[in-house]
This record gives sequence, structure tokens and C-alpha cells, in this order.
Amino acid sequence: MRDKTISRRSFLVGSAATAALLTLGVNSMDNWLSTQAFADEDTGMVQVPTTCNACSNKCGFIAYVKDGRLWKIKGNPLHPNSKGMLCARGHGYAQIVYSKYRITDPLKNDGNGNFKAISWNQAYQEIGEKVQTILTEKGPEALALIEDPRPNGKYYSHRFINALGSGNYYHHSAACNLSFTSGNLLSMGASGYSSDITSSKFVVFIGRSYADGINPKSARSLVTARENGTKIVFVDPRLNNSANFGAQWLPINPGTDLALVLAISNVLVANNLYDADFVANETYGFDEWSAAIGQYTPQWAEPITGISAGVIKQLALDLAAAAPQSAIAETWRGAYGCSYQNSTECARAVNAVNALLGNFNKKGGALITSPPKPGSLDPVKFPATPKATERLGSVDFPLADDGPGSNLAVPLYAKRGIIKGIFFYNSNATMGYSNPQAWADALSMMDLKVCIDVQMSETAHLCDYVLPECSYLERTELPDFLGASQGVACARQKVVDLVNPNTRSCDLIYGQLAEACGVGQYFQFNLDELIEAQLQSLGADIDEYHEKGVTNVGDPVDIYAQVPAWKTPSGKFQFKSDLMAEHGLEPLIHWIPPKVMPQTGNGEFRLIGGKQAIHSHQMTTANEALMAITEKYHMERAWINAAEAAKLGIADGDLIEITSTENSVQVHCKATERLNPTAIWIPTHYGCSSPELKPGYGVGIPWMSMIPFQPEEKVGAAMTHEVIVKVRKVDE
Ligand SMILES: Nc1nc2c(c(=O)[nH]1)N[C@H]1C(S)=C(S)[C@@H](COP(=O)(O)OP(=O)(O)OC[C@H]3O[C@@H](n4cnc5c(=O)[nH]c(N)nc54)[C@H](O)[C@@H]3O)O[C@H]1N2
Ligand SMILES: Nc1nc2c(c(=O)[nH]1)N[C@H]1C(S)=C(S)[C@@H](COP(=O)(O)OP(=O)(O)OC[C@H]3O[C@@H](n4cnc5c(=O)[nH]c(N)nc54)[C@H](O)[C@@H]3O)O[C@H]1N2
Ligand code: SF4
Ligand SMILES: [Mo]
Repeated sequence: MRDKTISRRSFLVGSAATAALLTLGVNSMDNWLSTQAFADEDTGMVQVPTTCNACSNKCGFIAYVKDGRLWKIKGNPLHPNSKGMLCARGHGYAQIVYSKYRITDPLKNDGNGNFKAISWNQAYQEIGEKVQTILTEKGPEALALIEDPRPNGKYYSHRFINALGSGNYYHHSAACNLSFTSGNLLSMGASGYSSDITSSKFVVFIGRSYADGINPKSARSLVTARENGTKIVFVDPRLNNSANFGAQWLPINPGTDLALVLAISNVLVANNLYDADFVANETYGFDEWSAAIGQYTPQWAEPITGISAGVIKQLALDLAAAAPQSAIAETWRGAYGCSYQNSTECARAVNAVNALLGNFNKKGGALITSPPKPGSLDPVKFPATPKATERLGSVDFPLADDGPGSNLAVPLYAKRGIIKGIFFYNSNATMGYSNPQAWADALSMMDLKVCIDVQMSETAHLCDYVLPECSYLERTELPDFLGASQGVACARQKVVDLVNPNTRSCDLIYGQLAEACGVGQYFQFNLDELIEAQLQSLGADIDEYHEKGVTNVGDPVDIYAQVPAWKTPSGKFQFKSDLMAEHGLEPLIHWIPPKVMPQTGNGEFRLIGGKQAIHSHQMTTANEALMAITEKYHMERAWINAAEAAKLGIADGDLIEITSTENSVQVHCKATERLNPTAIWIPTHYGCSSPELKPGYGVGIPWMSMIPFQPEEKVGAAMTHEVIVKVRKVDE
């Protein structure tokens, strides 16, 4: 593929960029799809249905086991996310079970960063004593737990910290989709939606890239949508790898999507191109809001976004013409999941466009559904934990989605001397949730830091105790409940025996830790009993669950049958949020500029990032097969717009120095026309600084080290793209 240069003017025109998209092309997904159908040589192998743990999609697969060893894995056709397919990470990450980079014993830090193996009993006893001291001296509020929730973790981690009396339980979301889900709750009372792209006529993707931030079901739906003639427009500062399926690429100036979306609303309202019945019956605050958005014309948005007024107007007209079979698709992280000071507002604005299109729960529109939840369990066997303290951060970040909360409350309250003990489960918080130095400083003020992981992450290095979990292929977990029109329970089941005999699964670890901390009474059941109780509470077929790895739960529902039940304070879809007004914010959806703006043409850029199809966050950094692909294709390079690079005397492949207020790093560059001239784009999977994780150690840029610690106001997302960098060529 040869890069050509797109001038600043042609960026504004938009259509030239689209032409470039079509001529440059990107790799076909058909190759990927065909690799899923490899030859069968399954005879004599034990087949175990289970789920992947290489990302939160938890795709189902069948593991083939020969002589007690994992032989291969194949996507489970019954699983709603994999539908018979797995991505490269899913295949590659299965290596973890035999990885030489795993932790094999409990470890204790001697205080100088040297770790030595200790027995489980010693680890439990010492942690238990320290927990008791913290509880006595500071109370349960001084303890916290952070995790990237997985089927077992979601239940056991939460129960463990609540059993200790603490409500300080947080997910990873501050650097994932906290702004998006918080904005959704403010406008719709639901944390998310999915766009029905295969039945749609016209879909606009803002940042979200199904072919890079992969979910196999969604990636497959791009192929079906193309076959069905759905017109797709990609709004992304970078020509991402989903763009092969698009009709148009709009290389927006990063951080300005809110202006684009407000201008689309302006056109829809000014031209009476909205669903008046829906607006009249289902929404709150429309009259005030529609009067206030007159200023947000396409002409106003053009210089902010870098997209011409004509293109913006046409986008709005096309959305309206196809409504309700049209939508702005949901995001996840990159565009407005957590990236900017206006991200929560952008989520609200996107929802407002979908509301104007009247597309909620309409075929081809935006679908709000909810997966089944287990019913109540036997209160004697599974007693309720004591009333927990109010979660720290709920005062600072009152508009945060209160499911995950903002984990940035932990460093904030540690620095205030309030949080003294922390547990990390399946989480590399210090490298992934905001500035690593800010996390390290906060951790240095705590009396107890415990990390439960499978490998020696950077977060593990900063802890006092590291507890080795066995890999996901060596353990059984609780059912994962999924589904839209049909609820399903999906099984993660043990595939092979423990490879490292001194590792343990999280259900055991939490039960034993609880015992050592004096709250063992809340864990007087085993995992199998809990699985059965959860499945029974929903009337699921337990044999089918184990045999096929997926079983239906409940009756099918017609997702197109009714408008959603808006669980907002007004009971309606909200163009206006009184809750925001109560917290001193403007209640009507309005323009908020990004926090920082680069002085372009001055060697300044905005640093943005994104996923690569073969890696998951930072957890695949020690995977030899996946890192070999990185090395072969120099995937760790930073992208810079070719014309901007030329102005700075930088050529494709040169070593460059990238400097922010927080750090200065050197990396080779990819000079490309596939990027907006105001941005530097980096893959977010690199920069590992844990020497034990050899394949990834020192490769690429530690993304978060470039970013200030700066929680989004009232929400607490990490604002991961609010950073300006200077770039210069370095002589090699
Ligand atoms: N391969 C892979 N797939 C994954 C994951 C993974 O780690 N690896 N993780 C899973 C998880 S947890 C998540 S949250 C999702 C993330 O899924 P996405 O949010 O789709 O992933 P990203 O690549 O982070 O961001 C998507 C795009 O946003 C663009 N972008 C950056 N800034 C802006 C902006 O200001 N405006 C616009 N319009 N676009 C912008 C980036 O260039 C990028 O192409 O992926 C999931 N799937
Ligand atoms: N630098 C950087 N930061 C990011 C992202 C990124 O791509 N790069 N992505 C952002 C997004 S979208 C998200 S969702 C979050 C994700 O946040 P995290 O889930 O914290 O991301 P990872 O860096 O993958 O760290 C997961 C940790 O879990 C460990 N782990 C893996 N398998 C197991 C297991 O079976 N048991 C246990 N106990 N531990 C296990 C891994 O070794 C790793 O240390 O990060 C966000 N922040
Ligand atoms: S999308 Fe890929 S990595 Fe994520 S669960 Fe599915 S197969 Fe595993
Ligand atoms: Mo994420």
C-alpha cells in the first residue's frame, strides 16, 4: 500500500478523502473469516466448550484437548459474540496456559521491589493481619478493589470487598467507556445501545471501529451490512480498518465530534426533519433545547471539525431520509468513551440525534436491550453482605455511571490519606487507567497493595503481594449472561489441569482471603453450587449449558416491539438533565470545546490512540506469537500525517521524539496520508516496563505515561486524548 498525501483543503472537502479510501483500500476481512474454517482432525480429542478471556467479549469456543494438553480452539457457533469465529487475539492468547512468563507462586515484595516466593498460607495470614489493622485504625472506607470485571471476578471481587464493609469497588472503565455510559444514563437511563447495522440503510460510525476494536459478531455484521447495501460513513481522524466497508471517510479533527453531532441536530431541527411524534410523546426538554441549538449550524462546525458545511448538511439529510432505519452507531472507547472533556456531552448529543431520528428499538435503528440477570439465591447459603460504606468518589464524580464508578477516585483518596489498602484483580491499573506516576505516587502512600494476576504486570511490581491465578483455561467460572432477542447463559469451563500446580482460581483465592480477613462466613459455598443456583434461578437447562457451552434463558422477546422504558428522572428521553443542573452544569446538550487544542503548523499535535486487531490492551504484551507479528510489521510505530511530517523534515520510518508535559519518548514513525494533520496516532498496546514480560519489554510507547492525571469533571473519566505533544526528528 502506497501512502499519498491529502492536502488540508481536501480534508475539508471530505470527498477527496473518500476517494483515497476507495483507492488505498485496507486488507479484506474475507481472509480472516476464511481462516476460521480450518480442516478438521478432531477424532479422539476431548472437546470442552468454554469462553475466551483475551477481552471483555468473552467469545465462546470449543477447546480440543489431546493427552491432557490443549491442542487447538475453534469458535463456538452457538455463542452470540463469536458465532463460530474467534479473532487473532483469541487464538494467540490461548498460549497463556503454557506461557513461561506466568507467575507460578505467591510473591512478596521486600520493600525494594525484589519479589520472593512465599507460601499461600503466609500470604493469606499477612494480608489478613494488615486488613484487620486497616479496618481497626481507619474503618472499611480505607479499603478498595479495582478489577476489569470477568464472570467470576464480577461476583467474587464485589462480594469480597463488600464483606469487608467497604463500598469502594471499581471497574476499569475510567479509561474505557465511562463517559459514554454516563452520558447514556443521563439521556436514556440505559448505559448503552447497539446499532442494528445489518437492517439499516444508513449508519454513521464515530470513531468506533469493529475491525480494529474487534468483536467477531460486530465485525461480521460489517460484511453483512455491505452485502445488504447499508451505507456506512466513518468519522475518524484516522482511516481505520473498518473503512473498507464504508462509503465515506470523514477525517475529523480529534475532540470535535460534539460539534459535528450538534450541527447534524441543528439541520434536523431547522428543517423539521425529525420524528415529531416520538419527540412529543417520549422526550423531555425538547422545546428549550431546540431553541438553544440554532447557533450550531454546519457553517459554525466546519472550522472546528475540519469537515465542510456541505458534507455535514448532507450527512444530516441522509440520516433523515433513511430514518428510522438509520443511526449514529454506539462508540466504545476511542472517540468519546473517555477521551475528552466533552465526551459525556458528546454521548448525550449522539443520543439526541438518534432520538430525533425516532430510531430507538426500530429495525435498522438503535437498540436498547438488557441481558438476563440471575434471580435471587438461597439467603442462607448466600447471605447478604453487611451494608457497605458509600463508594468514595461518588461525591467528586456524581454523574459517573454508578455500576463501574470512576477508579480515579482511588489515587485521589489515597493521596488524601483515606484509602490505605487496595486489591487489584485482572487489572493493570497503573499502566492503563491514567498517568502511571500518579498511580505509583498514590500506591506509595498505602499500607497494603495486593495484585491477583497471571503475569508480572507493572501494577504487580508496585504491590506488596502478588497472588498467582491460574489461567482461564485451567478454571471454571460463573455463567456469562448475554443476549438481546434471546437471553443465553454461556459457560467458561476448565479445559486442562493446572499447569503450574501452585496457582489457584479466583473463587478459591477470594474464599480463602475472606477467611483470613475474618469474613469467611460469606463464602460458605463452592463455585459449582453457585453456578447451579444462578442457572436454576433462571430455569436454564444445566446439562445443555455444560455440554454445549451455551443455553437459552427465558423466552425470546421482540426487540422491535416497543420503545424503551426510559429509566431517567423524567421517565422520558432527556434533551435536558435537571440532575446536571443540580451539580452546577448546563442541563441542555451544548458545545463544550476540548480541554486543550494543538497549535497546528507549530510542530504541535494532539496525541490520540487506538486498538490493533492482534492485541488486547496491555495484557498480550508477553505473548510471543502476537508480539512476533508486531515486530514483523513494525506495528509499534507512531502515525503522523505525511504532509505534516515533511514540513518537520520527517520521512516515513524515521525515529521521532514525542514530548508531552508528562514524558518524552522515542519511536519510529509511519508517515501516512491516513491521518488527520492535527493528530499523532499511537497503538495503545505497547511500552511494557515489566522486565519479566520479555517479548513486549521496552517495545513502543507507554501511552498513559504521556497523559496528565486529569479526571473529567463530575464523571471521572481519564480524558486520555486531552494531551498536546511536540514532535521532532531524532538522528539515529
Ligand atoms: N483488537 C482489540 N479489540 C478490542 C479490544 C482490544 O484491546 N483489542 N478491547 C475491547 C474494548 S475493552 C474496547 S473498549 C473496544 C474499543 O473499541 P474502539 O473504541 O472502537 O477502539 P479504539 O481503537 O480505541 O478507538 C476507535 C477509533 O477511534 C478513533 N479516534 C480517536 N480519537 C477520536 C476522535 O476524537 N474522534 C473520532 N471520531 N475518532 C477518534 C481512533 O483513531 C480509532 O480508530 O475494543 C474492544 N475490542
Ligand atoms: N495503555 C493502555 N491503557 C488502556 C488501554 C490500552 O489499550 N492501553 N485500553 C483501555 C481500555 S478500552 C480498557 S477496557 C482498559 C482495560 O484494562 P485492564 O483489563 O486493566 O487491561 P490490561 O492492560 O489488559 O490488564 C489486564 C491485567 O489482567 C491480567 N490478566 C489476564 N488474564 C488474567 C486472568 O485470567 N486472571 C487474572 N487475575 N489476571 C489476568 C493481565 O496480565 C493484565 O495485567 O484499559 C484501558 N487503558
Ligand atoms: S473478540 Fe477476540 S479476544 Fe475478544 S473474546 Fe472474542 S476471540 Fe477473545
Ligand atoms: Mo475497554
